[in-house]
Amino acid sequence: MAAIAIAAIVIIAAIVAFLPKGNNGGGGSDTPIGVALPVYGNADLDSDIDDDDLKIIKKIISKETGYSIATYPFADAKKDGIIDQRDVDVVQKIIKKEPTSVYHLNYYNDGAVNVKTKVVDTKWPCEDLMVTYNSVMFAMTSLGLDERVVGATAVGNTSLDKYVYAKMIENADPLSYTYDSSWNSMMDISSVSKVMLKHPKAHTMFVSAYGNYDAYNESEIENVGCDVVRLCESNPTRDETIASVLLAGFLTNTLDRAKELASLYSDIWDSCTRIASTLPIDDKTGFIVNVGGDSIAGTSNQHNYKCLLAGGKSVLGAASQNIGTWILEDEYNKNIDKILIIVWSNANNGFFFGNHELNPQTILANYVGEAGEDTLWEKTDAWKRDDVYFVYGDYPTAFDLLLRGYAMYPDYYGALFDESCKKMLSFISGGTFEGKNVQLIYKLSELQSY
Ligand SMILES: [Ca+2]
Ligand SMILES: [Ca+2]
Repeated sequence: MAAIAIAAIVIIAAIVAFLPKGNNGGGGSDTPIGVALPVYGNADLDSDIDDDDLKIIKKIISKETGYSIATYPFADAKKDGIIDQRDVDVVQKIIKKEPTSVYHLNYYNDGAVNVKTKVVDTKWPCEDLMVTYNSVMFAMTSLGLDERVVGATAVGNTSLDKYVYAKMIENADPLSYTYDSSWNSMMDISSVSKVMLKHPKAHTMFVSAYGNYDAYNESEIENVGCDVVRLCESNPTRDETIASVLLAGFLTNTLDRAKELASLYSDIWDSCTRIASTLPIDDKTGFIVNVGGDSIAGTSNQHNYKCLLAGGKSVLGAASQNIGTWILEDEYNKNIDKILIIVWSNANNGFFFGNHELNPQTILANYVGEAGEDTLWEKTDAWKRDDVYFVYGDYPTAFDLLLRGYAMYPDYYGALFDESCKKMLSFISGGTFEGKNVQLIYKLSELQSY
């Protein structure tokens, strides 16, 4: 039991260390931005840019007491270190919806829970868009932008995506990518240029914040005149996700819709974490084994961390399906209440599915069938008890938390799951998953019965 106790302490320490960073993305920004629109010109750091921001900028220029760039760093719309008429001009253009360049925060994530920010500039408003990664696509389709997406990595390489993003895929041309030896995805620049030639207004690519995985060759993309906007949409951080939704809405001139969506994300996140904090300790799932983590007791992996945030007591991650014999040791085995297997079907990981179809058969083949030779999952008590859940992964973070929470504690999360799924799916063009032979959570026995 000693190992379990140590793991629990490490997790508590990780959560305590994580919380205070929630408002500033772990460093890099000039000031804690909370869940505000992270755009320079948004002087008062609320969720839009309007006359209130202009008033602040003008007060700084006229040196009113209490008003300075130090107090209002986001007043510097031109991002040149001083507040003057040029900042007023930029904000006036934004308010009048005239084209201009805006400075904003891009998000960079290490594949785990660490998020950094960097100030970049982007042409505003964005018209035709390119996207990578299915959770970014989810944000775009939720904002009602399907028809403006003219290039996407998932085209021709999707599974569930092709149902959720049918309209987007129909409109968009494929963006190709390859991997380097460290699994960094490198966008094929010729495919990007091809889309830009065909759609001259397509000079913005929205990518996920996975700096190491998604569009790693950012400078090459920028060299062909394409702005790269990084959104922190599926990492286990609330504020950065909400700020990213607002940023996407602002840059595409659909901010009102973004505010609505951001509010829904906040509600789901808050409700999930409230449920997690009130779970009786005896009811907490003692040990979750999450395939997809990259280390043993890998609490920093985003998928594992989402399990913890949803109320899990402890997490073991295991790279791919490769686990060691230790999993069968009494100490571990008896403490595994549930095995959550995170099923990806996104643009980056879609290649796991050879035939690009996400359905019960391919999930089983990819996560169970072939794994049997290499792993000992099937010998664990949890597996024998059928306490194994396949959870669709890589939705935006609030929804991901909900899916994990529901898989672990259906009794507690049931009502919220039903209600939130309905609301969230109503944001997706094309409606629901009904009749598509795909759902969000499968139990092992359910998969095997197909
Ligand atoms: Ca404002
Ligand atoms: Ca300035």
